[in-house]
Amino acid sequence: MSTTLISLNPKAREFTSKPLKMFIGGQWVDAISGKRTEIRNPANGELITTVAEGDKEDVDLAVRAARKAFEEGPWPKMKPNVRARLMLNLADLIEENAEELAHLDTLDYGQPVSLTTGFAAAAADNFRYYAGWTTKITGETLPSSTPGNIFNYTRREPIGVCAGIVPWNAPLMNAIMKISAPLAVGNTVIVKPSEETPISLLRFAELVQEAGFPDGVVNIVTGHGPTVGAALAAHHDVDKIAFTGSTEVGKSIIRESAGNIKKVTLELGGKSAHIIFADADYEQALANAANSIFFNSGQVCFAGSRLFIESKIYDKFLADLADYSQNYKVGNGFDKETVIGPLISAKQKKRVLNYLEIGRNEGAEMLIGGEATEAELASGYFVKPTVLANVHNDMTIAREEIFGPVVSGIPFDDMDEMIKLANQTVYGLGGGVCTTDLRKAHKVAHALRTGNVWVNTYNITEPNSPFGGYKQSGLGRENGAASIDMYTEIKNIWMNLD
Ligand code: TXE
Repeated sequence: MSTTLISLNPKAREFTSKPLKMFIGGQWVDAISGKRTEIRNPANGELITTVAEGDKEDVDLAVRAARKAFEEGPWPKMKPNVRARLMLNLADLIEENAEELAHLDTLDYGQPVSLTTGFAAAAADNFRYYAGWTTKITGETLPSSTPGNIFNYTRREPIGVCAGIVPWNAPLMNAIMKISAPLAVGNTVIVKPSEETPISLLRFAELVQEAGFPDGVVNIVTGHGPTVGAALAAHHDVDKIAFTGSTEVGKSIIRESAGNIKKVTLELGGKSAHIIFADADYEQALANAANSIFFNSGQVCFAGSRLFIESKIYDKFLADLADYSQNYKVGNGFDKETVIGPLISAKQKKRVLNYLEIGRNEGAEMLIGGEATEAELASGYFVKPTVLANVHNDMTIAREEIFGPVVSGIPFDDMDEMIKLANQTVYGLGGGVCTTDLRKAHKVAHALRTGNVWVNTYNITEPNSPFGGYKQSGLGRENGAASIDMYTEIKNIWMNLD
């Protein structure tokens, strides 16, 4: 293993040297039950710290605090420019503490420091973008055909108490997307991080306090999905829930939230098609194909996991992709050379390796990859970049989300036939096209039934651009103006001026 290890940020070391509490109503509290969860480093299995393990009763406390802050607190009534200033303070604090936040995420979910540093910077950007929205929430004046002098207008109002449930595959960034937009329009929030990766969000909550937010506006309840997550989804005093995670749990969120007809936003799984035409810029297409599946060790909902390659370059392209990715360093995220960090857990590693077994039984050929068995990696949850050939779109490995560094190469000859196959999936989150022919690029980009398409690039998301899925990949959008819609109610007011 390389010896170019980045040393752990001293503040990150200090933060994780103590047992961590939850953040409810502006207070740091233990779980009512007193229970704690161990948080381990997926690169080596070492204990990082323990975190309070909340339950339904802790959710009740957080909902009460968030409701009070919404009904009685200044937050929804605060002047928009004052809300903006607090959000900008918070963005500055995220930036000032970016290295610490990035290191906490690398400790907790294993990915390279270069990547988690990018996410911390993106988190600050996201807050700045939504701070700008606070002063730009508008209604409409509408004409009226009713006799008399009728003034007809709309207002956008906050929904109320908004809960967010987030996964482990980009812990800080996933959570920020469920905090910044709702705050901008005057909601109060409760977030449940993944039980695997709560640490950076708890440090973020300290920054929320330091920035000067009123108590109860932001609450963090740590704990498991079936307890804390399910309690938030079912709670009758939570007005809105936003969830990122598996499609299966997404369906249960819809069922649970039906009790009080919560507003629901879901960002779920994917099986994105990345299409490589023979006329593409070859080197750029290789780099895109690798980046689209191996970024974050493939633990990305829009990963380009089905690689459709035009038949005449299929064999060469897959062989070159295997060569290209073979050089990626697999290892600890604190090693400067690392590109592929560990998967989040033993459960996820087992799941990914099981798919490789299924693929082999269905006739796929593994060109490179599989379990990382080198002595240094044996104590972590590592899977090497894996390239599979001879895959058909109806195989299990091409239909189900693997959520690891595994790409399946599928050959195609006819563009229309390929588009049909690309859309033959229950998912609809992302898609990519590599070609130098603009007409083909537009045609395919329009034909893909997905919320996001990248042409001659991949993986770009920005705070101002809507992100989300068609079909079973989700409900609603995050980021951009679309997220403002998701966190406001529209009220129509009719006024007789006579
Ligand atoms: O996800 P879960 P898991 C997909 C990916 C992955 C698979 C399983 O395919 O292999 O899901 O991962 C909380 N009520 N994605 O099991 O269980 C849980 O505590 C309320 C795609 O980790 O969906 C965590 O905070 N909440 C994905 C969050 O849901 C519940 C990201 C996600 O966990 C709950 C992650 C319940 N009943 C996995 N059960 C993406 N879209 O990016 C669990 N949770």
